[in-house]
Amino acid sequence: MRTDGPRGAAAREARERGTAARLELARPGRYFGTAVAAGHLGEADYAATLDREFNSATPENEMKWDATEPSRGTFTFSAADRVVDHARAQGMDVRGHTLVWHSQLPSWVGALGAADLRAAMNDHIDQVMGRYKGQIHSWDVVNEAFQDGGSGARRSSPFQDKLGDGYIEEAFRTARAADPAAKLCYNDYNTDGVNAKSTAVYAMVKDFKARGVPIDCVGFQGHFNSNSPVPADLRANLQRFADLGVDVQITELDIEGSGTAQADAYARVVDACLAVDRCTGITVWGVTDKYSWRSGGTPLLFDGNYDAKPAYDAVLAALGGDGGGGEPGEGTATCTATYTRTADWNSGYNGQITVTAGSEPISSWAATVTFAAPQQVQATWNATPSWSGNVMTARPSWNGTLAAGASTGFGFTVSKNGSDAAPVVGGCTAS
Ligand code: 9MR
Repeated sequence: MRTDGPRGAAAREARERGTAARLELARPGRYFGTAVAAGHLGEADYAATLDREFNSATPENEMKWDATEPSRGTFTFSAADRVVDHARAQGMDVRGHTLVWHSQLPSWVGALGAADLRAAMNDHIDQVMGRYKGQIHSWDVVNEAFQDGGSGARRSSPFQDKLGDGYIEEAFRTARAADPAAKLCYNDYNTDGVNAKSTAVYAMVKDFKARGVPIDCVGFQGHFNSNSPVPADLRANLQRFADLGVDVQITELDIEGSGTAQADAYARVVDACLAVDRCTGITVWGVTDKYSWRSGGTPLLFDGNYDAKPAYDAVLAALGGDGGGGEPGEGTATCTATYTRTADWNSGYNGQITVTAGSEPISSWAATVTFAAPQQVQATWNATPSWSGNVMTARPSWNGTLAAGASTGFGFTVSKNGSDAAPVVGGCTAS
């Protein structure tokens, strides 16, 4: 375990209280979950980390078609049961993943003719959802049905090729009848920002809502790396879906990288979800880097020794600080941020933001600053910035503690690029 400064200590205390990275702490009713592999539940550190940190579990592979119905009409639920039983014993919710998907699909399914395939699809949904009826908060009914790239077309699969576009709504109607309590989601990747693929999904969801096809949520997988970074318009994209009248969820989050860059990227995703009222939860795609589907990219919150990474601390801070574990005065942590221009020249200026704690001591803070569009921030000091378009969220680089009424500051150098406008301080949040 890391032995770091007070901010790390707060995170560690939160972990030890068992009230750590839980979205519900920032907004009641939201979850923070992880993918779980049944095969690792017997590893003490794996189970301990899972149980301490997360309040929702998604079986990583155990509910997929190849696991649950390897041959027609023969259902095997033992591995999925292990995940569900473990999660429920810990009071976690369970996400169901996934019913109709072109991958991890046994070959017998692809060999069926259209009428048989339709019957098999509906039976599969009935049986798998029926097994866990009332125990699943959200189901990925259909997964990855759209092609990558700019075409906006549906992906070729046995379902698409033999049943046509209508298989998706048929799957949702069958799912609604099979477990009316479960939220029914469409789930996909490379749909996190506004792009041709997400716009094609958007059109489908809009059409479903207009025609009364039962859909409750859209899952955005959130697999990011340097080729596919967290999009600046993630929040805007989540919001446009939410505005259609569905919940949105980040369902398989992992971000390749390390250190501050990875931590900032995680914070941006959490911030985006928290900024959208209908973003009901985040699931990271695994507990520890060592068991990630892309372990070489170390994309998760805990390293191979189950030590929390900077990304973990960033998530915790973005969720609202030290976990909200009920200490005296907690919940009243406040701060203010004020701006002064400290230097000015033809092509640029230096700015300083003073952050002042309110009437309670604080353990961390975040201040947002919006810059006029042509301006460019060249450097920052005494804070760690993360960016969404021209909005900077600055967080303490290390120790964010301030006594009641005490101040700290951070600064930046800006290229004017023709605009002399002052940056606008959007607010300060403390924990
Ligand atoms: O993490 C899963 C990995 O263990 C499997 O081998 C792989 C097989 O396709 O599926 C991985 O999970 C995928 C998820 O089910 C759907 N979205 C993409 C995920 C990463 O490939």
